[in-house]
Amino acid sequence: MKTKYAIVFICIVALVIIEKESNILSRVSDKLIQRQIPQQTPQTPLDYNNTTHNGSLAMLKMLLSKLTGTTGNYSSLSEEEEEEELDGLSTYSYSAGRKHILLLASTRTGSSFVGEFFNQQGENMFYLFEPLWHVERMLTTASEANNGTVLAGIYRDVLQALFLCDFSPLEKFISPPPEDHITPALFRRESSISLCEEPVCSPVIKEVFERYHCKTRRCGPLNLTLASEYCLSKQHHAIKTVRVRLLDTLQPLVEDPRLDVRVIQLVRDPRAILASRMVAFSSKYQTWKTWAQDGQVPEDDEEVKRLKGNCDNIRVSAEVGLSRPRWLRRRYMLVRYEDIARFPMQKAEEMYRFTGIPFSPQAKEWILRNTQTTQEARGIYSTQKNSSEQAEKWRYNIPFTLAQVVQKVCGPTMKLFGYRFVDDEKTLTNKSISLLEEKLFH
Ligand SMILES: *[C@@H]1O[C@H](CO)[C@@H](O)[C@H](O)[C@H]1NC(C)=O
Ligand SMILES: *[C@@H]1O[C@H](CO)[C@@H](O)[C@H](O)[C@H]1NC(C)=O
Ligand SMILES: *[C@@H]1O[C@H](CO)[C@@H](O)[C@H](O)[C@H]1NC(C)=O
Ligand SMILES: *[C@@H]1O[C@H](CO)[C@@H](O)[C@H](O)[C@H]1NC(C)=O
Ligand SMILES: *[C@@H]1O[C@H](CO)[C@@H](O)[C@H](O)[C@H]1NC(C)=O
Ligand SMILES: *[C@@H]1O[C@H](CO)[C@@H](O)[C@H](O)[C@H]1NC(C)=O
Ligand SMILES: *[C@@H]1O[C@H](CO)[C@@H](O)[C@H](O)[C@H]1NC(C)=O
Ligand SMILES: CC(=O)N[C@H]1CO[C@H](CO)[C@@H](O)[C@@H]1O
Repeated sequence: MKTKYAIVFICIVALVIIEKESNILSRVSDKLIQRQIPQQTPQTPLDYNNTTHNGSLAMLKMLLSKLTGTTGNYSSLSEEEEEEELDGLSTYSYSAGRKHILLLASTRTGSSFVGEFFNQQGENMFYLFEPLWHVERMLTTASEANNGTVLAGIYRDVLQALFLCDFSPLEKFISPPPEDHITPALFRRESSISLCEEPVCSPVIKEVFERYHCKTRRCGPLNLTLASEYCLSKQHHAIKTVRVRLLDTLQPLVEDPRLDVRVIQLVRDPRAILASRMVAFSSKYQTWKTWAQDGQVPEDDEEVKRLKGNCDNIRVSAEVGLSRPRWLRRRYMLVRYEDIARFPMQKAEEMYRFTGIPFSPQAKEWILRNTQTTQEARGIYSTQKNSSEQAEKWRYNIPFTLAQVVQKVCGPTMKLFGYRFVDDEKTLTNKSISLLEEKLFH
């Protein structure tokens, strides 16, 4: 009998303690949540019937997880762990809401392809392909705005508005200017599924609009108000851009409490990028071709400096991301093009896991269809072999002299990402020597 009372008593004491702790933690979490998620109403899966949207469920889970520990000694958590716990808590509460994926890349890194991983997600996704194209085109021709700092701020603000489905800052940069928010001139509209389906695509009767075709259907000029409404109806938003130079210019965007941003930085061997650009932008890269023929590269030339500048920006951005500053904690992922080429499905899965968005069957199917170069039933294996062979083609295209220059000016960048240097042409073109170190980025 005595022990029974004792147990009851202990239970009551325990309950009182839990209540107290709960209040304290509640206040902490309220604060966190107020900072990180005002206004937005969480949807699944936290949106249980009886859950007040103030994180009390998450609180309960956290308490439970702590109480299952043997000590129950809250102060035994190291500061770091505690931080993680609280971060995890707010992330957990928030993961119920929208996700905003920013795919950061540079040209010729396979970013259109990787962008499709998200474009093809399905009905929960609103995807935009290079909206900053308009900003760059208008501003880099206007000399007074041709200032990296100013430009970066404008890019950030336009991205921020777009993530919130507000097209008006972008409108200012579309040329000719939209009338009544209607434009036929949005860059690569057809690369965004959302802008090419009902209701954003208004069917066209007159042939006049033939040039506004989307891939699968004819659409009239784009009604940006409609696009904005449609955007708001979608749970997740993704934007691909090759125009942001430095990751840390995005800090205010990532910290915007209305957003839940996930940054994926896509990188590629700079030697391969140069080789690919020389083919794709042939006339712009004429000087490089001449240098290759001459066998000499003037290293103080503007072109070489630009290459170095690009490599440095990519490296500095990755260093910021990989150093896990507080504002980017759990919001940054580095992906190498070469890994995607070798293991497209696995990498896509990892990216989706990172974003917290379900990897939809549609997206999987698209990847399967688009990484298989032959119809052979050998599936995954031949896919890997083929696309990784594709990814190595540059080794036979780039003149060794140019590869050497890239190694010289982009050395630290290559080292960081695990791209091996070559000392002679034989190694460059020897298939059995891999130029890729196996490397994980955390
Ligand atoms: C919660 O709500 C859903 C639908 O609104 C209902 O089907 C379910 O029975 C409810 N669950 C509880 C525990 O009340
Ligand atoms: C909890 O859910 C039940 C069943 O869905 C409902 O009858 C009840 O009113 C809810 N309580 C609160 C506080 O929302
Ligand atoms: C949080 O939820 C608890 C339990 O439902 C409630 O008592 C408390 O008032 C709520 N706090 C706020 C700030 O809404
Ligand atoms: C709780 O943990 C701290 C830090 O590890 C330790 O100094 C302290 O003695 C512990 N208190 C109890 C009651 O275990
Ligand atoms: C760019 O603009 C910023 C802010 O207006 C200014 O501080 C900086 O000096 C400018 N840089 C150049 C190179 O003009
Ligand atoms: C554009 O879409 C908005 C919102 O649906 C609508 O109110 C407006 O009339 C449309 N504009 C035109 C010219 O159709
Ligand atoms: C390529 O490299 C492998 C491994 O180092 C070597 O055995 C082979 O002889 C090389 N092939 C040629 C053609 O140099
Ligand atoms: C370019 C290339 O190597 N293609 C290969 C893709 O895979 C099939 C079957 O595995 C090969 O027959 C192709 O040669």
